[in-house]
Amino acid sequence: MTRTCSLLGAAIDTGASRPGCLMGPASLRTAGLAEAIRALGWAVTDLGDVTIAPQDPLPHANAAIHHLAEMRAWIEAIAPKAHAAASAHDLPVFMGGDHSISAGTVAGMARHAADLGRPLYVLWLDAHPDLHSPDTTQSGNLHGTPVAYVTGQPGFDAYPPLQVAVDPANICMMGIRSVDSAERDLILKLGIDVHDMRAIDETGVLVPLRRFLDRVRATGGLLHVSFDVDFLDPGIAPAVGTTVPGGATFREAHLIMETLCDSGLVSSLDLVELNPFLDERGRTASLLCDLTASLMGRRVLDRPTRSFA
Ligand code: 6HN
Ligand code: MN
Ligand code: MN
Ligand code: MN
Repeated sequence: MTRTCSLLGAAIDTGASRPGCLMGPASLRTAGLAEAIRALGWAVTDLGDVTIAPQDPLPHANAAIHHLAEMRAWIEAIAPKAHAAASAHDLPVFMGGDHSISAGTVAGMARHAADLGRPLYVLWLDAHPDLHSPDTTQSGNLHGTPVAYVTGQPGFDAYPPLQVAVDPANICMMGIRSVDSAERDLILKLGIDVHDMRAIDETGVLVPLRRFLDRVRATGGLLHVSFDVDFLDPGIAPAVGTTVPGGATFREAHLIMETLCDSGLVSSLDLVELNPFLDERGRTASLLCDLTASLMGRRVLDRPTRSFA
């Protein structure tokens, strides 16, 4: 049977300090994301972009915070659309937008998983753990908060009430190499499975990834993959406002996507933080399309046996 994929854009850049991520969905469409997925035999439906109305400012005790009202409105708009997309299609792809979209996409996927009576797992591919609350963020950039929000941490009174929380034990982070002190404390407190770049240097990406996928499979879970462009090394992916040196290589990133494909477990994908204003002749957008194609079945040669046991 033909597998179905939907594309849903959220042109947000109010969660970041540098403008430009709002062009992300347009850049991914221009780079041929739908065509690349269709070429692999999927039926692709482009659901267009989520929008919000103009917002009045919402004050907060933490004066560094900006665009709090927009954040709340985006989550309210995105979460039901993500839930509906997941109910209607085998694999929705959520195109950001900065990483604040994931507060909505993951909340929507958690509801969808709960509908099915299955646990939701999240693979967070990022230089950052995005574990701030509005109380702890020092930059005031709310794209640094989605993981704390979706796991039901305190301090989110100004965000929409969370209907279904993600169990922190079901989150695996890879590529992490920039962590603020409040985030460090929370990683320890919640016991999140974090594979920082040193761990990846030591073990490669496959050891922790296969261990995580085994858990997802054994418990009948759904798997949401959240792909922040800054997971990648800035040398291959310059189109991001929060570059951190020492990121994942081209082959590490493809091997993750290929292994995810082999697992057959992925139920949704975020492509976030692409800032086309900072790109070089579309190379980062094209790389994201190629990585998505690897996740959805593109391979150099057919393999005699599945590499994933
Ligand atoms: N992202 N921890 C930093 C901050 O400003 O709170 C960086 C956040 C980056 C956000 O990766 O989506
Ligand atoms: Mn992020
Ligand atoms: Mn549902
Ligand atoms: Mn990041």
